[in-house]
Amino acid sequence: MEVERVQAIATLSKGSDTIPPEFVRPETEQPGLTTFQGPAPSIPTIDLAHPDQAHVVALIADASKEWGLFQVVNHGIPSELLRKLQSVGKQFFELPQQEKEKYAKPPNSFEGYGTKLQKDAQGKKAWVDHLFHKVWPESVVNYQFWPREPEAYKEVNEEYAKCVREVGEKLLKYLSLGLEVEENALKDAVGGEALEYMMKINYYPPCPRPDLALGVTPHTDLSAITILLPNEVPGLQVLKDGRWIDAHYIPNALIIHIGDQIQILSNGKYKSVMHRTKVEKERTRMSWPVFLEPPGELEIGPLPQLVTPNNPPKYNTWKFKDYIYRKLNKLPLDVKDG
Ligand SMILES: O=C(O)CCC(=O)C(=O)O
Repeated sequence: MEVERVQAIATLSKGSDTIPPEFVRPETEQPGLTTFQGPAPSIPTIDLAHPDQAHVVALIADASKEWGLFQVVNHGIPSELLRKLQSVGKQFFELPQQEKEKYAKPPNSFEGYGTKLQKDAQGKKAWVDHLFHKVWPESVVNYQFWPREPEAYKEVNEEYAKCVREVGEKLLKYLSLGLEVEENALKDAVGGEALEYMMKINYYPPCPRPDLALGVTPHTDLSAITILLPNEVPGLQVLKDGRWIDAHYIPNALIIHIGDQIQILSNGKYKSVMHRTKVEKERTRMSWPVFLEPPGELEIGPLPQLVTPNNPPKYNTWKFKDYIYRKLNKLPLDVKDG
C-alpha cells in the first residue's frame, strides 16, 4: 500500500493557506483556540550537576508530582554530540523519499520509518512522520531500522545511547530517592540491565495552518521515563491544571517526561504527563525522544514498599506488553476501571 507521508503533503501544501480536512482538529483541540494565553507558571528546569544531591532529588520529586515533566541542564551529554545527533537525524529525513521508504515499518512492528496510519478517535490525522529504533541493550537492537545514510548515523547514535543511559540511570536513582525507597528500586523494577531504550525521531514539517493542526496528539507515554532532545523550534505543550502550557526552548537542555510505568510504580505519587505538540508555519520542528521501556514480559505494579492499608494500590499489575496492548486498544487498565 502506498502510504502518504506528511512530509510529502507538506511539500504539496507549500504556499497554500489550507490543509487537507483530515488534519483539521476539532475546535476543542485546535491549538489556536486551546493554548493558554495568560501568564503561566514555567516548567521546572533542574541543574543535574548541582553539588547538593538532596536538593536535586527534592526538585525532581516535586516536578514529577506537580508536572510530570521537567527540563534538565548540565546533564553531562556534550553539546557537540547533541548537535551531531540532530544533524544525522535531519540528514536522514532530507533523503529522497524512496531512500527513507527502505526503512518503512513492517506490519505489526513498532520499529521503522512511518506515519501514523490510522485516523484517531476523532477521525483525524497528526502532522508528523517518525522513525523508531531501539538503541539499547545490544541484544534487542535491530540495525535493519537504523539508517545506513548518512554514514555517521550509527556511530553517533551508539555514542548517544551510551550517554543517555547514564542520564536515565541517574534520573531513576533520584526518582527512587524522592520516593524514600532504596536508590536502585525503580531501576530494578523496570528491568535493571534489561531496560530497553527506544529512540524515536519526530519530523514535523512546516504546516500552512498551525492554528488548526497538531503534531503529536494529547497522550501520556507508555514508558517509564522519556528523555527528549528538541530542536530549536518550540512546540511541546503540557496539560497543567486543565491548561495547555508551552514548554520554552533551552539550548542543550533535555526534556524529561514521567511515563505511565513510573506513575504506576510510585502508586500515583509521580504523574505521567499529558502532552501534545504544535507545529509551525515556516519552520520544521524535530525532536528525539528516547523511551525507557521495561521488557515486555516484566510485570509492573505499585512498588510493594509504597503500599500500605492506608495507601492501597491504585493500579493493577500488568506485564508491560499487556499494558501496551490494553492501552493501545483502549481496554480497562486501572483498579478503578475494573
Ligand atoms: O516532539 C515532542 O516534543 C513530543 C513528542 C512526543 O510526545 C512523542 O513522540 O510521543
